[in-house]
Amino acid sequence: MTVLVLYNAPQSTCSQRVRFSLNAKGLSFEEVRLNLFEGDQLKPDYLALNPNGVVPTLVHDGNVVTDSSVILEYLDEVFPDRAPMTPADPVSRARMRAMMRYTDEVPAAAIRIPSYNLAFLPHFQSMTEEEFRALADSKPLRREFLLSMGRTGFPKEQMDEAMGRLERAVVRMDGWLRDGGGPWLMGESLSLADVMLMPVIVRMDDIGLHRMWAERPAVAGWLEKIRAHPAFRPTFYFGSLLTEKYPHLRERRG
Ligand SMILES: N[C@@H](CCC(=O)N[C@@H](CS)C(=O)NCC(=O)O)C(=O)O
Repeated sequence: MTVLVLYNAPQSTCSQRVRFSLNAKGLSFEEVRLNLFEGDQLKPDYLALNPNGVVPTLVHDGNVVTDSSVILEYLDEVFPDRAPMTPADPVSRARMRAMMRYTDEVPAAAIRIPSYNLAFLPHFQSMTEEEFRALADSKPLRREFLLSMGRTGFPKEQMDEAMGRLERAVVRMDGWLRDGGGPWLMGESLSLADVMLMPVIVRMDDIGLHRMWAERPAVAGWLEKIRAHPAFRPTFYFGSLLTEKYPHLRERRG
């Protein structure tokens, strides 16, 4: 019997990608929830699985697979008969992978800035400078990210820059949807490119950035459609959205 264990966190956008894929494929899995603000991802046992000290990590029959994008491809390779999300021909695959890389490089990186400034910052504000620096130093992947945020948050220029990147990513997404004829990014079938982008768009909507696609019905329609997918609800169980954990953010949604 196949055993799948997912180390993840409810509100982590990278984790949400993998939960969606597992749910879409109807695979049962054990979910280990890490508290990222208690530092569970930096404990020796977890670092032995994922030396980057980030979630998600999938353990499949004892084999460790890290990085959400890699995990998505792995699951589609190992379980190709259950809700396949990779096109058959190499040219389409290449196009899908280019979308996945773009998503990680542009919107998935940019969304961290408003997420930290608007929601996560208070977790760090009660720390002393020494405690904060020690925490940053203990992060294998995110040391510089945390230091540039500091205990007062990312400065306005960095917030503006992130908003610009998010806005441009929405324009790019709109173009993909129109080029392929929709309703999914690659056309008629849901692909890994949709799963990669989904948590970023859901997060943008959650923190009141939905105005960025007010004039883009293809993007709004895509969001509605992915929310209606049977895998969506079990993926976004209560506590997965920031507005559920940080109610003050609801005011931003207007
Ligand atoms: N490229 C990695 C990035 C993973 C990542 O950044 N995870 C975040 C949550 S979305 C995390 O674990 N952060 C914990 C920390 O910064 O200490 C992936 O896609 O899996």
